[in-house]
Amino acid sequence: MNDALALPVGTTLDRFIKRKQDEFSFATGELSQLLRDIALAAKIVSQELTRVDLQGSGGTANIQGEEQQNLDVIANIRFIRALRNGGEVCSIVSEEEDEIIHTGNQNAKYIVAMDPLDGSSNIDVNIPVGTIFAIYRRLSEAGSDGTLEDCLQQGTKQVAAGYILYGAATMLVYTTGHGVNGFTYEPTLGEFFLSHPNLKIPNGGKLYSCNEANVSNFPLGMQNYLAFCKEQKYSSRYIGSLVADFHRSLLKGGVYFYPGSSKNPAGKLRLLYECNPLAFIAEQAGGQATDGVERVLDKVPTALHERCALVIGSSEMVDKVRKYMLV
Ligand code: P6P
Repeated sequence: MNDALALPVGTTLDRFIKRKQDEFSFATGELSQLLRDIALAAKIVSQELTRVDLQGSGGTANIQGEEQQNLDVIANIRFIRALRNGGEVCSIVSEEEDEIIHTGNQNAKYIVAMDPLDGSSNIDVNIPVGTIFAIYRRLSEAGSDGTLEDCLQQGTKQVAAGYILYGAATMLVYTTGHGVNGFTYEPTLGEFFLSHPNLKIPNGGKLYSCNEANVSNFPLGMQNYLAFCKEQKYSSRYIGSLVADFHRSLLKGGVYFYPGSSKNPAGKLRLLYECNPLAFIAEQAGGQATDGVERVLDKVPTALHERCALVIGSSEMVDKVRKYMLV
């Protein structure tokens, strides 16, 4: 048989998840199923993002007071439904929901915190958007709904974390604490294929990513670091979509920062379902994530939707920011 005519199609996400599960004798398959449930919702959302008839907003606002795009609401429903029907998650924290969503799977052992569609104000202008998720093991006994304590765990307790980037290609990037792997979706086959194995953030970089319109409200240390970037002739890259801006830093090196300001002392981004999952990925890829000084993953959450300043990306660049912040 002429094998050269039948090139391997690559490793599907399902096969990768199964292989990783087999490496852990104690694995029961529940986390594997949870990851598949997330991938299913991602495939559906990826297709619905191409539908112009679903764009626009319904005039409602989320707890943050931000206008909800139709696709914010749809993506939220898709991920909640996939996690509920998959049976592995007892409770969900979502940016689009004021309170904890209980799935009814009271014997399930996992909690998910998610931003179903981050950067959605960019949808109508065809700029990439993303889903971000964090997975925790419940602390409470099985047999009842998840508790607030289950949902307010430190980022270091994450069992897995990841994001889906709906860009020119749809990519799923995740970690279970043993490195970071990226999968690219092939819609004609309906499969995610391993395309970026064992991702590592370059230690240094020459790209910085922030909303410079806010610089006058930045802490002085951040203003001084921004001036340093310009002195070094770094390039600025900012598209106002966290997942896309982070993904570029992950692949090319660089630093993204959304600091606290006089307007928003704790910054804009949310700890549970934006900062913590991306921080887990950044560290697993050899990078860092801080609030400017302190490690994001060490923070103890006190509220479902609490905000956190974020500096994330190449380790040497995050260290440099810390030096400027501590002067
Ligand atoms: P600003 C999108 O709303 C988001 O949460 C992130 O995706 C993005 O990086 C940031 O806010 C953009 O905020 O204030 O620069 O428009």
